[in-house]
Amino acid sequence: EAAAGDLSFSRAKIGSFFQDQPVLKNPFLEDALLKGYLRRHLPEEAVFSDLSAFGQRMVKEVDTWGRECEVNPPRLVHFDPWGRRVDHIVTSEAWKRMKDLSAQEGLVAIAYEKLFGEWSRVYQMSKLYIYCPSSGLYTCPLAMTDGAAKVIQSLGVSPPVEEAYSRLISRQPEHFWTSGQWMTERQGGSDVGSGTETVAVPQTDGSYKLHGFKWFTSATDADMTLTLARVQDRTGATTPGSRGLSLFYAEVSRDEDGRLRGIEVQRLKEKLGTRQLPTAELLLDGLPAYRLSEEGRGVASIANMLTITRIHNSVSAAAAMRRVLLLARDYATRRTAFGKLLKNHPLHMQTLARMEVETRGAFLLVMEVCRLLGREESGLASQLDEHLLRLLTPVLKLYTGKQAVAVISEGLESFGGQGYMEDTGLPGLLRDAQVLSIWEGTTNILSLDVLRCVARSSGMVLHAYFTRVKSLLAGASSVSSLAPAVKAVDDALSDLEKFVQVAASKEPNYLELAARDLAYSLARIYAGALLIDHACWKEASPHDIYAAVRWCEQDLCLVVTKQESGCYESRTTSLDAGLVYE
Ligand code: UCC
Ligand code: FAD
Repeated sequence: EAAAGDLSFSRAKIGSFFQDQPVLKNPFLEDALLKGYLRRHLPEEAVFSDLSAFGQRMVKEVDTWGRECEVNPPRLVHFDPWGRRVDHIVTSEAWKRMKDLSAQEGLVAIAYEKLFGEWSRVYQMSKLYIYCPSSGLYTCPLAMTDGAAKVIQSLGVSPPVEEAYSRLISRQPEHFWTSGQWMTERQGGSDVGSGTETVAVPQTDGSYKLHGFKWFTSATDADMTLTLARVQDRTGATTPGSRGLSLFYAEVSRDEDGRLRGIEVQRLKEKLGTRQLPTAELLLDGLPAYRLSEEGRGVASIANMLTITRIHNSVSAAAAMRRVLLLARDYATRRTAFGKLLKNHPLHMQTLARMEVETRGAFLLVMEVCRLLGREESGLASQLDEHLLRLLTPVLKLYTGKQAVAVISEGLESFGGQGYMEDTGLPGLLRDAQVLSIWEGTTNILSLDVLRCVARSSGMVLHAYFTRVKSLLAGASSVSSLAPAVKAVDDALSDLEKFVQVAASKEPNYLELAARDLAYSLARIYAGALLIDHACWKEASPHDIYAAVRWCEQDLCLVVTKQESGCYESRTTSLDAGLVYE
């Protein structure tokens, strides 16, 4: 009787097939290009064993913490139970563990310890590249922390920021600090010069109190920040525009009653992605601060931070592309359709191979800029290196930010419907990538930055670019299978040279309309040359050659095609507007 009862209450049958999920394997050991690049440029046993162990940590524990940060996002507690304003940003345990891990693993410190000389940045960024997609966006505060350390270093490590500097680059979790970067206000995040209303009121002891409203502040649980404000003179007047901005250092601290000193957290932002990361609106209501720059040199002084955070952004972009590929290629060995595994469907493999080519180009561009940064920081940079670093930083950031969205979007599709399911963790990759082209300068703003740095260098920056690309191609003549790729880059370079000459004789807004395509051309040609150069390395694999050839099949010099169609002529401005507003 009991058996019959059991049967009538047995579970509904839901079938016996359950798809194996994609498995994350050691992201260092699984990455042929990363290993190849390091073997070629930084063949240090200590680096390999550290990255290998760190990669294993991602698999064993950190990736799970990253998920925990996503499902347990920060929240803001405005008041304590007795009604006192406290403005506590409550973060998950996993988020706090990320901070400790970052210090212990030296994720900022490596760049400042410089144990590997000019290659220290490459080492640091390789480690971050492994970490990013598992970090629950902890790489965002790390980017700003690194940027703040760089700014302090460049302005001079002395009081009142001496201790802060030692904390930013510390390996001791209890000593380690992170920094914010508060630039954006309601009136403008791109046009900071016009948009900044925050004023700095001088105090008798030489410090200042800041009053204003910061519209976007990420990783607001930071210990300190760098921010911009206008110094008030005795009459309360300030200088408008960028020339009126100065750079300030402020600590985020609490008084004896647990209230934030001089800050009210208005609210946390509700965001498409990066939900792991607290991003707040802040009222600065007498925030104690110290001026770090000369008066009026705020933008120029924070530029070092922008360089560093933009490079971090690009590392994140390339890392997210790599991560989706690692998962997609694993999944293709587990999922069957039409009688065979996905990996045996040629069209599926072509799709992943195209993503792979994009990712390799992005990776080599990232590492090239890290290499240049490392040279600059070791005092080894030639003038050519310096020009390249200035030019390539915005190019890299804008190009990889956009590529990441495209590659990850394609990546999600490779899991079919599961790629759209929140609890697989995959959609978060896409949502998080969407911000990479917005913060730290949008695509257009960075395209204009490229123009500005070209214009201000009276041709030197472009000269450096042409010289370096040609030198990257120089060794390729011996590899016959690379001939079509070399020809494509060579032709594109000549086209680019011609474009620059023609553009110089046109009206000023000609180049403005060409700015985005120009930046893309600079990125594609340079990445093509890097892929070719890497494929010429004596230990390169046939796949390295194949990747270079495939990359160079795309339109490398976009400006020439568009120039021929007249789309940068001034008459197109009214045509574009007419079209948009029809
Ligand atoms: O979004 C933010 C944080 C997000 C979280 C962090 C994520 C990090 C990655 C994490 C990965 C997971 S913070 C907000 C970021 N905001 C921006 O990026 C602002 C975007 N707007 C611009 O970049 C604009 O181009 C401005 C604000 C720089 C334009 O201002 P100005 O005043 O009109 O600029 P000027 O006149 O061109 O430049 C003023 C000075 C000049 O120096 P001097 O006076 O010596 O000639 C420029 O050469 O600043 C110098 N300068 C630069 N130097 C300007 N930009 C640069 C640069 N990029 N590099 C070097
Ligand atoms: P706008 O400047 O209004 O730009 C709007 C559009 O106009 C953009 O597409 C832009 O490209 C375009 N545009 C503007 N000017 C031109 C031009 N001259 N030519 C052509 N196109 C133009 N900021 C901080 O300071 N600290 C932070 O910690 C921080 N965290 C953030 C976190 C998140 C999740 C997000 C989304 C943003 C964060 N920001 C932060 C703000 C970010 O840096 C700005 O949103 C960004 O710089 C753009 O500024 P904006 O929003 O004012 O856009």
